[in-house]
Amino acid sequence: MPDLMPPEVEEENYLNAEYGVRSWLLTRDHKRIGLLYLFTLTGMFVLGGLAALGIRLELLTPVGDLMGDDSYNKMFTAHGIIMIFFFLVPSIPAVMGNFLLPLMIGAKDLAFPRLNLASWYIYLLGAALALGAMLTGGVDTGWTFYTPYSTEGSNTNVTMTAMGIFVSGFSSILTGINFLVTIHRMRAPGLTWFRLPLFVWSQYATSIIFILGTPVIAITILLVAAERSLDIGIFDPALGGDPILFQHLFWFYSHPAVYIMILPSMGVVSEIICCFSRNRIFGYKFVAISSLAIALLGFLVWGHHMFVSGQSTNAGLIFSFLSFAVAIPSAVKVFNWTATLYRGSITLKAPMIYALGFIGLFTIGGLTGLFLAALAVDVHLTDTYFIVAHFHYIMVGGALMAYLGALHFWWPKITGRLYSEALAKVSAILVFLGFNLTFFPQFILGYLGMPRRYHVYPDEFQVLNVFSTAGASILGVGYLIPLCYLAYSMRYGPRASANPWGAAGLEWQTPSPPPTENFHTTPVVTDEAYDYRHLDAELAAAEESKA
Ligand code: HEM
Ligand SMILES: [Cu+2]
Repeated sequence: MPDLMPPEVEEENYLNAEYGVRSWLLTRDHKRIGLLYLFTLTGMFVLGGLAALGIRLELLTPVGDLMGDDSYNKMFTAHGIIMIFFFLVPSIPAVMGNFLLPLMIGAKDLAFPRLNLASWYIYLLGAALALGAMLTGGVDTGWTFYTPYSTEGSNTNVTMTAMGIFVSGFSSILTGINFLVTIHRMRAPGLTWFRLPLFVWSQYATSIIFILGTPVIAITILLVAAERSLDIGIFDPALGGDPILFQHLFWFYSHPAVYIMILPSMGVVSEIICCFSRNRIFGYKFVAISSLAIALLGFLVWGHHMFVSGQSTNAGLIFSFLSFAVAIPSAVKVFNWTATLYRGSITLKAPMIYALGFIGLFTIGGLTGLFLAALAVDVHLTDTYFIVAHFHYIMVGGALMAYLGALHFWWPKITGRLYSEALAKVSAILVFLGFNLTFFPQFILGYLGMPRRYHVYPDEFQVLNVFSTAGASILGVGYLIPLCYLAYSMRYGPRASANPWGAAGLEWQTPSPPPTENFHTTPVVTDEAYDYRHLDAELAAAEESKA
């Protein structure tokens, strides 16, 4: 007898509500826009990763056997620019923030859905310009564009790259405005400020930096382009300009920008830690307020990148002091996560492994930041591999770990499907081990005096470089595995329930994947955030009545 059962009927959701490429390219649904960012950012990550592979292969031997110095300069510049401006800065806000923010506050969409789509197109245009510049001659200034080299010395595609970064800056600014207005105006009834999930607080703080910081880098980079093409004297001393001014303007954005990369990750970690230790976060208000403190203090410490560039000793001392101060709110978070874990009932699912990995690696990154913030120590370590190790611990060990954790944690919500937990665990552990093998030797290399941005080095540094390259290949495999099983899960993974982790938060109270309008009826919030005791009692009662 033929099978007369209808094919599995799927509830209407944001993924199947409309079909076709057009419906995606013209969508105003924040969830679809989040996915558009996910795909484009994954592409950028792969490109940036290939450049990293080139760098590590070249550094396998002390001589320049794989590429010449010009190509090497272009390679690490491409790596830095792609990873910072086109992957890490947008990453969690554009992918997870877009997808989750309205769901977490019980809203139908962001405040300005069309502006949200426009932000994606602006990002694409910026990325196309920057990639175009790299394909048609490349850039060799490093991602920091230090003058006078970038305005006078370099004969590469600096202007076009600068325009790419300038354009993509508008995407950040518009996303920031969209998020701020949404958080202020569109919270569900009962969702007071101190009931907001900490992820929302972290997006709030990040949006402030987006709005206050991005215009500064955009103008700075525009001035570099103007000086190059019109010979206006801004940074070039020969024209009456000041090259140190460039560094002030550049780091006035770029230090806060490191918090753009790390604050959203901290928000993610708070969510995951609470869920997998079934505990209310310790010191909710401190964790929430510390995000704002980091965002604001982050604007006062840029001079720690300029200890050796000729600023006055007094300025150096003040920046050194302030840099230590900004470590306090970061430490508050680490202590409070630890206190949350203490007496929690912990399950080590893949997202939790990423979150715990984040805490460990971010702590090492932050503590070594204190070494660098100590003026006298920095004089020895500046421009060595110690710097490279420090910021990779923060940005890759921290921000990227949390991004992957977030992707795994909310994957069932985003796609309505599950992935293989075993593969996810294996790759999370590979990433952690590979990461440490790659970057820990670089602390030692830097301490021993190996400078950054050189592709030939004395023989005695080779062993540690070989460790680092070996680690990078493990890390690469660790990233490749999730790419495969997540892509597979998108189509073939088993169906996920609305709340597979038994997590607290409004986003888990709507079906997976959510309907286009997010909630069939507007939710009303009556509880504090992360009320896991209460939630677990409810879940147990539901189990009981089923039995
Ligand atoms: C929280 C996240 C952090 C991130 C994402 C981060 C990122 C970075 C980056 C990208 C650089 C390299 C700049 C360059 O190209 O030369 C850097 C350098 C530096 N970081 Fe951090 N950092 C963080 C935390 C800290 C903390 C907490 C401190 C101090 C309290 C700190 C102190 C420094 C100093 C002093 C330098 C400059 C060293 C030099 O150029 O000689 N960082 N950091
Ligand atoms: Cu800094």
